[in-house]
Amino acid sequence: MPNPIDRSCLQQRRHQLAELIDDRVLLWSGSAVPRNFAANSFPFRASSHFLYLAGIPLQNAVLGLESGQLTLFMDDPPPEAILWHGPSPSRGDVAALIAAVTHYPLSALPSWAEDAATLPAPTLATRQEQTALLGRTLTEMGQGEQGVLVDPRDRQLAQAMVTLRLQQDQGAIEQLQEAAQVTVAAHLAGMQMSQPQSEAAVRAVIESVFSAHQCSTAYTSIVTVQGEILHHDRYTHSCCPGDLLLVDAGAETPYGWAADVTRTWPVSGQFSATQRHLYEIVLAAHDACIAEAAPGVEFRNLHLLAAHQITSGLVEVGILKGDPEELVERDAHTLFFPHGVGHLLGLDVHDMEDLGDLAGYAPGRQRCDRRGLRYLRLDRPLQPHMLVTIEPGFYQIPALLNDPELRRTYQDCVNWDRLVQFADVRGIRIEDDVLITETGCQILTSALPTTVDEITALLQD
Ligand SMILES: [Mn+2]
Repeated sequence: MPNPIDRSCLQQRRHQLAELIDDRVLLWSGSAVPRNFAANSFPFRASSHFLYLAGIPLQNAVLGLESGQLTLFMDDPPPEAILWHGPSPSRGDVAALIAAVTHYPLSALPSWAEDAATLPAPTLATRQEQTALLGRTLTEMGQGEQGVLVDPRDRQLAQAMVTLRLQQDQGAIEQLQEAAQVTVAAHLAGMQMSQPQSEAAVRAVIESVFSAHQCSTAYTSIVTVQGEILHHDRYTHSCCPGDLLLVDAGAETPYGWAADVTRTWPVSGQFSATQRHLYEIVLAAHDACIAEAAPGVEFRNLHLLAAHQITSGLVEVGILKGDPEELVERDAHTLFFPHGVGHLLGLDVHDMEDLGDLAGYAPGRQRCDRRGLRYLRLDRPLQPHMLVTIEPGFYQIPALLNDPELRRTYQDCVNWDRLVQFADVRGIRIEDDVLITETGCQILTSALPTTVDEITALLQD
């Protein structure tokens, strides 16, 4: 079991938060969501903002923060709980563990709630509790998928949390390294299976490594021979010689910190010539972005660099036609690389996306409608201790390639006859977790090979 984040680090976060906000803060951990009846719940995941300041996943707990001092609101377990769950620590024990200065039962919350700022918990039931206690609406629908915070106090708290969580502190980095190491071990185990029979069997091996390290999945694993389905979440296919297997799977530590890694490898152990050509193009984009990643560099420019690399590569192999620069300007690459090159990573796999684009987009910036930028999840200059993913890809997505309007728009850009020769490539993505340092960057997942030769050697082992 990895160690939790130490208390001095947590106390430092609380003091930093106090410097950024004027109001009291209440943060709810949330409660387990029933699968069918109350005693049979989905695995509990505490709210990330709560985890950031408490360090451990408590259920049905609320943190009160004032001037950097922590108050814990939580009820002692009911007497019958010991029968089902064994002995559990008292509220006082928990308070000592997380360095709370005072602690009260949940019934004391109303007297504390006046004028407090909060952030909406992920689950509806907890959001309703928050709304009832604070006596106000938390969010209203905005343009994006996420609600917009209504209250200026909450908006200030959200901004403060973004300021803190954008740059990972030492306690966070240790957790993130742990998540990265477990994830690398899991992918290696998947690659080294002799004769992978099915997507389900490979998934089982990968996730068993997470479990053995007391980690869970940071998101639903993708283990598929249909790599062109970007968020494929079923595992029903056999793995056949000739298939490329795309695995996007990341561990989450017991304290909530995530990794997010993708590798693509040939089931047979050998890339075909066409698979190899396209793999090398995606890898060149991946390597070029990581070589450039450093403080001050605009993440949007890394995305455009990946677009240029992929476009030049596709022109070279004869799939795209024309001047790469012009093709990128026309967003022609989005036929094959439709998503952004990466995102923030931390407690959440897309870190702080519960706050919409507040974390991902620098103040004053907004999502752009342009095809080539609309799925860009991060548009900020990189800063030391920011953790980002770099994940270029190439896909043949029928819904894009057969779309009549897109075919008209890009008729002159694509050599459709040449493309047919690459039919054995459905999807390739290569994704690593990259920590920005004072001078450049460090790949937390570098122990997992990316080159054709290294991967082929691993598969032959
Ligand atoms: Mn990712």
